[in-house]
Amino acid sequence: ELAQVPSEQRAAWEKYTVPEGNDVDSIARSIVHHTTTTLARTPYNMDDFGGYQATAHSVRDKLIQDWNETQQYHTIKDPKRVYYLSLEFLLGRAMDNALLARGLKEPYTEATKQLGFKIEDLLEEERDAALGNGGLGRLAACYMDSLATLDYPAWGYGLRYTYGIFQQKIVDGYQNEVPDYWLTYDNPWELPRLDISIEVPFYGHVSKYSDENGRTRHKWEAGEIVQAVAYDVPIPGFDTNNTINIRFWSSKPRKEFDLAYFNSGDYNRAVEDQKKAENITSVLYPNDNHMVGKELRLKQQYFWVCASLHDIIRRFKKTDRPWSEFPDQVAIQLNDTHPTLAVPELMRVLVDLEGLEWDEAWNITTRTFGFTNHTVLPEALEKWSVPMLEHLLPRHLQIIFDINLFFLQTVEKTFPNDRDLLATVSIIEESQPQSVRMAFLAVIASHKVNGVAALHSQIIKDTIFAPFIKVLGPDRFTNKTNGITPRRWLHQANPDLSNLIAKKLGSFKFLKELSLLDGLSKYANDEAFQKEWMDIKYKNKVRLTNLIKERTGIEVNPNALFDIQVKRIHEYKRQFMNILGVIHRYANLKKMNAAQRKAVVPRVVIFGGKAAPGYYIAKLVIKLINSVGEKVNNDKDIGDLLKVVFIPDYNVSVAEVIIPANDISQHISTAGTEASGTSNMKFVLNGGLILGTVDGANIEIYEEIGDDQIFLFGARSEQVEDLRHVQRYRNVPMNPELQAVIHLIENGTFGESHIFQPLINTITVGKDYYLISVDFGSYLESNELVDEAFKDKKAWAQKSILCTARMGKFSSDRAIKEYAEDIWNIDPVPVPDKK
Ligand code: OX2
Repeated sequence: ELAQVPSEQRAAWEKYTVPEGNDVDSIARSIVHHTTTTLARTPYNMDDFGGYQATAHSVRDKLIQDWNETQQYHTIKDPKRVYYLSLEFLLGRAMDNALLARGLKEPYTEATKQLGFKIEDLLEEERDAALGNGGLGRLAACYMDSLATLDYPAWGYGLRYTYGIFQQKIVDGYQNEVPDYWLTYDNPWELPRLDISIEVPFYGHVSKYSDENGRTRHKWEAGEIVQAVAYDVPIPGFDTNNTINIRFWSSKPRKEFDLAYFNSGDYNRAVEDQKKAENITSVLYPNDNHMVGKELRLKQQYFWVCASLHDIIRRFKKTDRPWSEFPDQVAIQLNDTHPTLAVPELMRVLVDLEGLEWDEAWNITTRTFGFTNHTVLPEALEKWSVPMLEHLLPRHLQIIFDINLFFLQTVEKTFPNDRDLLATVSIIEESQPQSVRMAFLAVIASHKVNGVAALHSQIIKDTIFAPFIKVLGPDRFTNKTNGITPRRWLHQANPDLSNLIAKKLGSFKFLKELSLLDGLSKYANDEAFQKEWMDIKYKNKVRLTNLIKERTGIEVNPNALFDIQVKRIHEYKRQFMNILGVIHRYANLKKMNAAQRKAVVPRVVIFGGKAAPGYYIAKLVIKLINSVGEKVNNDKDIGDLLKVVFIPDYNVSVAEVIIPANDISQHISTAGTEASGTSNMKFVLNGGLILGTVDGANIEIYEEIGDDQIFLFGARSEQVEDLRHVQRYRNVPMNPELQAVIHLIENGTFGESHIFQPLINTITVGKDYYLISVDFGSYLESNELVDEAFKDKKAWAQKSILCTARMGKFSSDRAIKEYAEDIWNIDPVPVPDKK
């Protein structure tokens, strides 16, 4: 470790390297120290925010030490590493996670108590790191947690957006967006590495020249260069020393001013250019499952990919290995197509800069990359306009055309004269203007392509990538069903339940080996255990009740059935169908007499989620939910029998309160549209049942937990195409119950009806792309089954326990092991304990 230090000083370094203690005294001392030095505050005017900051810095110190040790150890061991490239990391809060990972929650609770704080209040002061939209970004965060916990040598690479996902305010029932300027105060969870910076070129032109061997080579002369500066975020593994890194790049102007402008006295222009550079990492694009073809987004992608790849290569080069060993040292996972420019960039480095032959470079490239597809929705598949690419990245466009040419030549050899096949598999779409199909490029350049749940992996083979099975063979395609980290989604979000489980199973081992939860099954029928279990559920529902009251003013009864749908608002996710079902329920209640109402199971229907700022229909769904809530919640006649709540600003930390309080959760996408879903796993892990369609990971959850624990309904994915056709061309009348519900909206029951007309138009006969009318009848029936089941308290408690007990498969640890073994070919490298 101290090899770099001259031997005379080594003793001094050793003498003064005093590890900080983890006892309450040492921790309190470090918090006070940070208060008076880092924060420059006096202990006498400390508020909770100051208390949080000082505590965070104390925790940060410990993480940095573990992080340093891990990185040093990995440098010495030099194993094959995996690099997870993701444009989104939805990390949420860091402090509680770090305390639990390091087993320091107790001493920190005590130390902060002695200093006059309550740790829960300090934890609440932390702002979410929200550099993602939804499932894709949160999956990346869960995967980093598992990589760290399982001791894998792994890094994440992302962008350090100045503005994360917007904050959602609800004004008059409508969504308003407020910018998420999350770095207002310092961020103790990142380590600025101002010494690590990489120059990223853009624009310009390509010239040719002959090298010393007479070979034609290409040289890209950039028109603009931007600096990428690294900010490192340590990710602690749970109950291990391993602390991995996510490197987030921030764009900065180059250190030198553009001398041309400066010398010509155009100072303003020179400053203007500097500001433009900072724009690149300014804001996260707020669209989930939707592509927007803006140049700035393309610039983000290249900026990030270029900096990351050069960083990876620099690390590889330290060991003087030949290029042929690059894929033995480096695995790069493309999280969706967002980082696919890494493919032509690696080719450019190998061929243009390093002088390798094309074929050898291509061999290295394909052995390095793996590609995960997360969606089949056409509007989400990335296609970049050829002229835009040519302008921004002229050399990359040439390389993409060459990759395509060589690929099509091999296809032509195996399937001579099949021109249709060539057109269907071409990376270039012959549109006006031409465009580059990024998913095709990623498929061709990766040795493995995976979907994120069994059904989804089958669907991509049958639809969007079907021709590639024929051309590349079936072995390239595989499934890796998503998973979630039980550390955050059980232990941290639901500490009481985690403690009860540990008491019953004898240890917390299940947090690292989730299938051990199965040991709970034998107590599912045990009445005393059921009581303890359901008492915790009740407590969690009270906690959510308080949050609802705080955020919306609505009072709900924690004894009611809590029915939750929280996720990004999207037509394919069908929150619209849910609220239409609520209206149906409301109308039914209104018709009932007192005796009938006695038999009704009171229900609180809870929604949450953001709509993309430009997604008009999704925003109308939010308005409708709030309008229905306004009417129903204020109807004295209905009382507690039905409440409708929209929780504003759904994010990771709010999810941690919402999910443990669920009785059932809804995952009701049109079959074949939700690739996996991951919140479904979190809800069930916390002892909730599912009301859902036969889609995504719902299917595998059903296979694990059994049909007594899940209410599945609706059309199957194989039927969807036909059903759409029938809906469109055969004038099928709308489901009559749905018709009645639409009438209520149209006659003004929930306020001015004209507002909702565009929304209603999406499901009128001949359209209804997401088949709400088709599924509505079975949806209502399933809802009734839910009510019936909830009446039997004992049976429900048993189901709830079995749900948790049978969720072992859905740990992100299982998923990450599969990736490591089948795709990355990497082994764990545990960092030894300190002497
Ligand atoms: C989401 C998918 O919609 C969701 O089904 C999946 O669970 C999640 O990714 C993680 O795999 N953007 N977000 C997604 O796909 C894309 C594209």
